[in-house]
Amino acid sequence: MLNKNLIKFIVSIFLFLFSTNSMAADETIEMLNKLGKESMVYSKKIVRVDIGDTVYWKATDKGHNVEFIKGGVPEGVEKFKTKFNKDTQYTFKIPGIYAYWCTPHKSMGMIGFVVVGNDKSNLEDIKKIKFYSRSKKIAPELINSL
Ligand SMILES: [Cu+2]
Repeated sequence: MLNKNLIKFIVSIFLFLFSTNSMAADETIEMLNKLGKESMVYSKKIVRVDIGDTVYWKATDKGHNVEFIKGGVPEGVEKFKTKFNKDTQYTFKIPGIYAYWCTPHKSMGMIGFVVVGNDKSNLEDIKKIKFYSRSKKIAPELINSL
């Protein structure tokens, strides 16, 4: 009897973990003019998702967008560049690291990374990206913590 209850308990724990995992998988990132001492930033600079998950970028402040960096996405991923002032989203189907920036603020540190399926096989490509100005200063640390 005890064993049966124990098994039930363990199964329910697993079900709970599994269901919260799949619900918490999508990510929302805000595009902001200011966050603490930083200006022109994505609220999260690195997010990790599973294959098939969606990332939402909210246009909380105006004048921002999302542009995948050329050479900074896994092979086979098509160009992605959104309009300014618009909430946007992308569903990640190909595993790997995706580097992106905000087109007008790419030299002001407004960069971000999405790691899909815990696949870092294109890390060397990511290290080769030419970042500008303030982004150049913050990129290596971010890349190191991918
Ligand atoms: Cu911006």
